[in-house]
Amino acid sequence: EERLQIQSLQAPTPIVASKVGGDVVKGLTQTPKALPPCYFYDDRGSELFERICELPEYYLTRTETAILQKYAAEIAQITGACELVELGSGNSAKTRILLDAYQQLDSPLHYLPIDVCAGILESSAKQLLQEYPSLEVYALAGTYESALAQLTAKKLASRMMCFIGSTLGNLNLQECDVFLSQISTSLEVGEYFLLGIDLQKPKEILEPAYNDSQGVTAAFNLNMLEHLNRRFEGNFDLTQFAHRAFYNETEQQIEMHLKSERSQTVQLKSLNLTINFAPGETILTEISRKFNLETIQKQLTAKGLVPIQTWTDTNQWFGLLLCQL
Ligand code: AVJ
Repeated sequence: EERLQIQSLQAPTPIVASKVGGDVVKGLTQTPKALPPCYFYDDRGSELFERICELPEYYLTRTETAILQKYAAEIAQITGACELVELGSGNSAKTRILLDAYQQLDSPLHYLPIDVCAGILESSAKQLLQEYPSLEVYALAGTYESALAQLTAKKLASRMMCFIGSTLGNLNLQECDVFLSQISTSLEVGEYFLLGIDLQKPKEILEPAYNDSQGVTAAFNLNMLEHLNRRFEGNFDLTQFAHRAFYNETEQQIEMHLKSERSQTVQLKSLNLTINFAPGETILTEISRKFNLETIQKQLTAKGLVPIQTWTDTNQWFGLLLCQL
């Protein structure tokens, strides 16, 4: 298929084998233990995340989708025809709303999805090509850092960088600062950045979104261990860890942990790693920060990413910001 190119940025050669999984070694040997949230997204994890997006308690996707549906035409109107770059594209469900709006502008549709999960990139790109006859897709499988470094060479038109779904919330303050600098340097003056963020709200609404009654979020959290077992010849026993998610009011973030149910030892053979767990010890698998609009607007402005329009829903639960460099 000429309209589809997929480039994998995961280095396949054994020369870098020592580097692959370095983040896992670092996270599991530090105190308290932590793992990077990108390890949620193997094929099964991406599938579980899609199920999370449809849960009644998980208001985020529904709310952001409604905002996009209401304002996509206005966004396309403001930016004019452009190439859409998307970080963490997943199944590209919400992107379709933007593609529909840009299709109305009657110019070529260029889409550069970036995701750590190569499987979902390929299946969703193929689906999109069938639905949009004039679309061209150039997909990058890899982390944001590796992909952002590759981007400049591939440009066909003026860009809008999309980072929706509140994935920014996975980054702590310092990581967020570095990331926004990288976004800023990867854009040219006049180009756009579209950011979707989950806003601060009572914990009575937040906590159920990460503790759903069907246990999908628990399965999603535990699947990270299954992914590590497969990827690094590990022997995590999934029955001996439990899902924990709660709102940390001081940090204004949801924290997801995996709690060791007893004293146990786990090995990750291909990383040459043996880890001991005390009973009740936890691994932090994700933070999901909740934002204040004025604060993030200031942070963006400080990076030269000037918010030119901000949209929310009537509850002010979710924010969508269009910024221009
Ligand atoms: C994809 C990072 C936005 O933080 O809400 C969903 C991931 N974790 N349920 C979020 C997630 C647990 C999600 N983000």
